[in-house]
Amino acid sequence: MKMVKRALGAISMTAAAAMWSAPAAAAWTMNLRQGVTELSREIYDLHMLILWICVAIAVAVFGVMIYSIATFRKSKGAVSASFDHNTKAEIIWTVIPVAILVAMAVPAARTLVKIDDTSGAELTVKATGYQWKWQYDYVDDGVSFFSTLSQASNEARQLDSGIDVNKVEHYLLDVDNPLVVPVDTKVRMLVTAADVIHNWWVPDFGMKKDAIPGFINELWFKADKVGTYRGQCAELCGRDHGFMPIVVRVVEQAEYDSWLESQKAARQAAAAPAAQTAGMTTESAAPAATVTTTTVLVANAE
Ligand SMILES: [Cu+2]
Repeated sequence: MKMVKRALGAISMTAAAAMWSAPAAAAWTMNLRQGVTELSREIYDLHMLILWICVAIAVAVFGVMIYSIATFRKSKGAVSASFDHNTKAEIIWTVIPVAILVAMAVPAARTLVKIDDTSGAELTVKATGYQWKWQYDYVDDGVSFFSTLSQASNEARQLDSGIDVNKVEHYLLDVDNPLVVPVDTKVRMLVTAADVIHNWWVPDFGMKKDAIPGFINELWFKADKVGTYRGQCAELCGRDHGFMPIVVRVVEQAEYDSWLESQKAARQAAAAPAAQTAGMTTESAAPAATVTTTTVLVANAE
């Protein structure tokens, strides 16, 4: 019994540590984040609008209810009415909710239409989900690479590593090759998968789309603040679902241009016959090592 208790304790502690590490706890806030795109702010405003409408409805409904219960109670001599039909009351309690729903649907539909409008995109990137990594293809520039869990997180997550995950920066939220995009640019993402269903989700962009094998979903974002934004696969996709984070670096246009050039140069160098090893990315040695690790993990899982 003692052994079972100890084992259960260890399992729950490991699970709690994995799900609720200190950095995650520190970043935990009550409300939705406003994000760094026009869409994410619009979604936030919608969320606040609907929240306050709900608060007003709750106050009105519970107010009337509490008042009625207190005022018309039996001990005060209240006698129940005997009618069973009231057309006027029924019209009122139908018309008011319909009006509220329409009032909420108008701004919500406007934002939904905007979310689906990928026209006028200045950059298109295809994101392909794999168990358990992402591949990014800059479709107009011929740049393509894999983005896998960072070496530090990958080492720390191993059960026998002995590494304190709280001391690993951006634990499980860091990758070797982040997606790089220019600031103030409308980026269209084509989201798909090559094995099972994944989901490309970056909360600061307010965007989240299923990556389904055989389908291409679209989303767009236009970040107006330079920075590094982190997300995760948001569709339970197998054993290592929690180990395929998404990192997007939003940089100034000039920095993006030079990054793109370096990627193209690396790609040309990799195209030399000696470097044509299967599974190699356009990046140099470090990613290749990570790809090997992932391949081993996949082999173990089978
Ligand atoms: Cu996934």
